[in-house]
Amino acid sequence: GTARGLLYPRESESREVKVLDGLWQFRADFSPSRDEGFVNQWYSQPLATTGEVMPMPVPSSWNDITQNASIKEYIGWVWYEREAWVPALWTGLEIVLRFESAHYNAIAWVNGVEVVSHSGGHLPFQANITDLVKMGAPNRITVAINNTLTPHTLPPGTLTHGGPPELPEGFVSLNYQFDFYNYAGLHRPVKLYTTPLSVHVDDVTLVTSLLANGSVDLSYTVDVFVSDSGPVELQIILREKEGGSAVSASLQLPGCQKSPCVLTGNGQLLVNNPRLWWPWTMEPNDPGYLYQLEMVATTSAKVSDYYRMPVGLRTVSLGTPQLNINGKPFYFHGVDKHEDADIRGKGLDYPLMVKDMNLFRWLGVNAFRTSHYPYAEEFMDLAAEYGIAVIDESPAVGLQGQNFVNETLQHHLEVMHELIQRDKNRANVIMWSLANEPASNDPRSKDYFESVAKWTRILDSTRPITFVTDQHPGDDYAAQYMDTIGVNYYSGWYTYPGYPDAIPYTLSTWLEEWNKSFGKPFFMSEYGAGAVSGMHMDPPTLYTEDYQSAVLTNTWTVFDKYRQSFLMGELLWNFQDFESYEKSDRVNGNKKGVMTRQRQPKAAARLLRQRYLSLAQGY
Ligand code: GCB
Repeated sequence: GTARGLLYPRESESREVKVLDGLWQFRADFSPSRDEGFVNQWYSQPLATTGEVMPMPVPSSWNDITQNASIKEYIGWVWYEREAWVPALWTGLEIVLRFESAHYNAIAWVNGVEVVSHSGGHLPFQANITDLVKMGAPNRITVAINNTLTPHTLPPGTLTHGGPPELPEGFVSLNYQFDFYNYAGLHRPVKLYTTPLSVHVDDVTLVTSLLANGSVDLSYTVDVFVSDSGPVELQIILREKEGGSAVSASLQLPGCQKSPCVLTGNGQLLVNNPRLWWPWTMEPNDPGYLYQLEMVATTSAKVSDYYRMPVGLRTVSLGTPQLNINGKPFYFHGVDKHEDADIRGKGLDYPLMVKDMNLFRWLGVNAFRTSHYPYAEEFMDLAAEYGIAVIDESPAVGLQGQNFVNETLQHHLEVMHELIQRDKNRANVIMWSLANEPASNDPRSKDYFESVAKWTRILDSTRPITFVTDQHPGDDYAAQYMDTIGVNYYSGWYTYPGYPDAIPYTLSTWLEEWNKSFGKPFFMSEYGAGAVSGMHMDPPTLYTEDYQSAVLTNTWTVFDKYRQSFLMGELLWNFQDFESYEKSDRVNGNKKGVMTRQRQPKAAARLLRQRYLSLAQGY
């Protein structure tokens, strides 16, 4: 079922959050059909009693933790388990089990009872487990996760059975049309959190409008869950960072017709002299300003739920050629990224997260794209504070002709719903990216993307929508449904490798043709070249730092030509080196980062920094 509210768990007077990070028990099911865990009901008793277990850190991908190649490359169901104490103090509260993400299909049990299942590797899901937990006692949480990609998952993939005779019987491999490694596991925190039993703030939708006199009209829609029938008082307070109240409202919501129910309150807050949210390049002295929105829902029995969240006030609209933020042009100069690091794979890691943010600042990055899936909420929120804008991308990467079928489409619509549900209130999200490099030259992509675009506009009409294409200009069926598009083109790498001098002509031609066929401003969503850190050669050759530098500097002359006419922004592929599938054109991973996988700079990083800092001066 579609999630209703997906509000990020936050502590307050009425809410407690217990993070279940740490070491879990783990086993991969190596039975030939991969279903022994279900046949023998591994969830119905402690995992250690049904076979061997090993410790597995959460959050982390499981792939790079062991020394066992057959685990690294394992495809099928893996099992996680741990006990979690539910304190007796929680008696009388609603208790929710929340997974910030599990890649890809997941089923969770509490004390042997299934509580939730979810399909999709990058978005949160949760279950109300109040009636199942033992109070003042340890509770067993079991999670089965399957990393198999199918033609109907996002991203899609296919299994190939068999291989050369030397390979073991029953060998399967996973094939997919993207190059980043299909890491799997509990990539983000698992949490228990509480709310009052009779009432909780379930969801909120905020829309900023900038009035002619400079004030802000912040419209809100708040959903409140109530389990008794009496009326509910809803208070909404917008607080300044320093704690003072900027503006507030109080609403009486009539009780439920039939309890439990969800009551909705809406209205507007008028904010005079607002401190707007700005990208740091537009407002270096006050970037990323976030208010705190406080919501208090109180029942007639005087039970209150408190929920507070950071909120930025800003508008985004299409301009020519740049996007307008708060009515002023914003040229984004940023990076594409991956959630990726040594050992932990795609596991959320606080040191890495803050390091990446500081590197963004060092490089002069004012935007990034969540290539090629939604990133952790913690990362999104930190970026907001740093005044860094986000192009928020769905996990639809590498769709081929055979994927443009109804089953994939339905899942895509569901994923867009979950993504927008999660990120709709984030001020730094300036666009939704529906897909990366689909086979949009295939006529089957036409109706498919018409549907996804239409649905996304229904879900959120306040942000432009885009997708990213590597098709020939004039050969694309999906672009017509987008407000803007991102263009990927690797001049000097996939096109004319070894000839960086060809870039000014080749790339210009490509972009000008796209300008002609699309007819609206668009952005460069990928360009770049691979470089193995420490490798040098002059004249430059592929995979040397010198070659990467040459490709970048030649590309920038082209961008500078079009910045005032049709180029909305530029994103470099990639911020950092990352793990890829094994293929002969990858050198221990994808090496197009300007930073290494360990976040140390290659020569090109300093050039990029020079460019971005000087572009930032232009504001
Ligand atoms: C692309 C893809 C990206 C790859 C990159 C490359 O066009 O969008 O996922 O990693 O090229 O390096 O080949």
